[in-house]
Amino acid sequence: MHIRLINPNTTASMTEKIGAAGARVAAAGTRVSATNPEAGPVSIESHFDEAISAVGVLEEIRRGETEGVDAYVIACFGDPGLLAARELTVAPVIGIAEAAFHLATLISTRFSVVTTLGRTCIIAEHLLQNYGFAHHCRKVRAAEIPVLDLEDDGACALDRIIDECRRAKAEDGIGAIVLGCGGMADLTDEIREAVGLPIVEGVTAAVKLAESLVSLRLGTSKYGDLAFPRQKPFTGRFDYLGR
Ligand code: 2AL
Repeated sequence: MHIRLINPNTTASMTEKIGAAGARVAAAGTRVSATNPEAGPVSIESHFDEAISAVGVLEEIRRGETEGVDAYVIACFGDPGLLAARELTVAPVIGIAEAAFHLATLISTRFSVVTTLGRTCIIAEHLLQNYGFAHHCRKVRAAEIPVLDLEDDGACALDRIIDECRRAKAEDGIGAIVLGCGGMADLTDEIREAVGLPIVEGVTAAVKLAESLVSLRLGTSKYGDLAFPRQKPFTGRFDYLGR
């Protein structure tokens, strides 16, 4: 089984970290590979970043389709391009936010999300509403760290995330915390130990869900709205998408 983790931003060190986190939890016999788009934002922390990154995600799905990938994970917490990605393949495509929300509801009745910058909270809130999880989430919190600070050992990112998780535990009436960024994939154990709550991390959650779906021979439905897009010409620099 080959699971492809797509980091939607173009920071190679984060892609490597995401790949390593996925490989750590994968079953023996599962191959985990990690890629990122060739072009796009180095981090995703706005609606604009998200919109641009979605094109890169879709290009990575097209590439994966020529490489025998069995399931894809979109490893950014906004799940950019998720439904469009599903249109391009029969393989399962799982976003890390949806994966984390699903697993959090299986181990707690209420959870909070701890994400990066305050301005990205609305992205997680929209997803919670769209996916039907809003009722399970008490609060989306921000540690106020830019995504790329997670790549910088000197930036105290871990301490700030732990502080925010402790506040969530003390104030939100929750049973679990969801980490709100793919760049936090290597911090789960330390945060769990420091905070004393189950910590659901999306990259690892998505890998295990992808393995489950592939094992159960459940792929993306091609009946209805997730059918392959109608073939049509694309103009200008997107003309390759119509071929
Ligand atoms: C993210 C993420 O997971 N990757 C990225 O570049 N931005 N999410 C976030 N909330 O900042």
